[in-house]
Amino acid sequence: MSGRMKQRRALNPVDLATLSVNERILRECHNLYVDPENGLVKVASNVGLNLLAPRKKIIVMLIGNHSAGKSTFINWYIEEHVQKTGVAIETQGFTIVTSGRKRESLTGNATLHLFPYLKPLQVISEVVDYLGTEVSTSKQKKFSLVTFIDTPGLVDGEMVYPFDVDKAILWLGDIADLTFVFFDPIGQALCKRTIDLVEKLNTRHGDRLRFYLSKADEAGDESDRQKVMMQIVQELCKRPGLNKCGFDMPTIYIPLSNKYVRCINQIDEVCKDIEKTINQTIQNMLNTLEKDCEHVAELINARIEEDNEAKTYNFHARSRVILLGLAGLFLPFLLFLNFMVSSFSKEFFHSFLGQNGTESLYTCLSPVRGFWQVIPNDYHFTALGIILVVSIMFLLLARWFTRLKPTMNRKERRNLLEKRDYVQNTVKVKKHHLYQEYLEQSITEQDL
Ligand SMILES: Nc1nc2c(ncn2[C@@H]2O[C@H](COP(=O)(O)OP(=O)(O)OP(=O)(O)O)[C@@H](O)[C@H]2O)c(=O)[nH]1
Ligand SMILES: [Mg+2]
Repeated sequence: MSGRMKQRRALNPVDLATLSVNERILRECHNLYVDPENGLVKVASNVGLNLLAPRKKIIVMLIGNHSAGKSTFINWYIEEHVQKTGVAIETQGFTIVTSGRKRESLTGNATLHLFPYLKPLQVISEVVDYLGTEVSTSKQKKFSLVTFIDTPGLVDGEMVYPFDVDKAILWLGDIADLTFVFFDPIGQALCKRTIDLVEKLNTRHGDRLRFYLSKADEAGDESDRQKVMMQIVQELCKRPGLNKCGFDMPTIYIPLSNKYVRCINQIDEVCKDIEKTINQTIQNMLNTLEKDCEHVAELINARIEEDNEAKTYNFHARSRVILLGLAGLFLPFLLFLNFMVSSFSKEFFHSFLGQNGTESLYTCLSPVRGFWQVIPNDYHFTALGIILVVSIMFLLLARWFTRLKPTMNRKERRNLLEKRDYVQNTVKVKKHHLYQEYLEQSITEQDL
């Protein structure tokens, strides 16, 4: 790589030491896109391609009726009490729960600053006032690779939300990698608002939706649980957008050490699902990185090819301008010379062209004189007009050909070629290394 290229923003040694392999892969990949100098986003934008940098974490949104246990699940996952829980309507807005260096609570505007991809949410009025972030230092489970979105409990009837909650959830569903729907057996599991939203989310991103029967320890005995589940599934299946049969609805509850419950707890499946999504996201991201590199290199090649063509066109255009310009000026010049020669005596020319020069001038102009003599005197003006019109046409044509195509200068061209080499070689090689590391880690895990 050329010395002109500055080095990519590297991870600091403390990060390198404390990050897991997956975390590092996601970060490095993200940096390959956002590097201010050679990042793919910038290089791509130079050739008219709009690329989005991948996120460093997956997004898991939790929705469900009020008191279904969404906030409790987040607290359990990260093993820290960051979200208020309780029987009252606890979560009234959207809370982003993410890992960071310092425990902190951030406001809506700070949240938008921290997660710029959430900015389009602003179109929903008032929502920013009900948006916040809880930063936790937890490193439990896969939390360092997950951003949770806790949502307000969904209720029917009188409850008035201060913003368009359905619209916000649908929009967040578009950006979330996973959306967990919690149905609790005692509350309003069959809340119409929840089912309406689930139906819409399912038609948009059915593959990202997961259904859980939460608080399963409170659902009574096994037959009660089955009954509740049947009711929920039946209700869901009534909807045209949801009538896929065979709903998978694991039963989950927050395990409490002092409470014995005779109920299968599939909460580990939820954690595995999150892990699976992280792994898929990493693989997709690395594949996309390679595709983006190829796309950018192709666009740069096309730009170079276009520039070559523009340069060839301009060369021909310039040649045509010179020829047409000469043609346009030549005839009037000859006529002017002839006029001069016939207006002055031979001796006049002798004085500054000499004998030979004057003879040559007369010889050169003899065809013009001959031509002029052939034309009857009455038509001299007409011939002069025709010659002038033809000359003007030549000059107009020359002017038309002076419209050159824009081309790159040498520096721009060299920069572009360097970026192509960087994308094709350095970034692609880096991608292969990251893939290798990812695979090695999976193999080691399987071996153990
Ligand atoms: N027995 C039992 N109780 C639970 C479980 N999960 C949550 N709870 C309790 O259920 C109540 C509501 O839980 P939250 O986590 O606040 O529910 P939420 O879905 O966030 O509710 P909103 O924020 O109002 O939408 C709390 O009192 C929790 O302690 C569970 O798995 N088992
Ligand atoms: Mg809550």
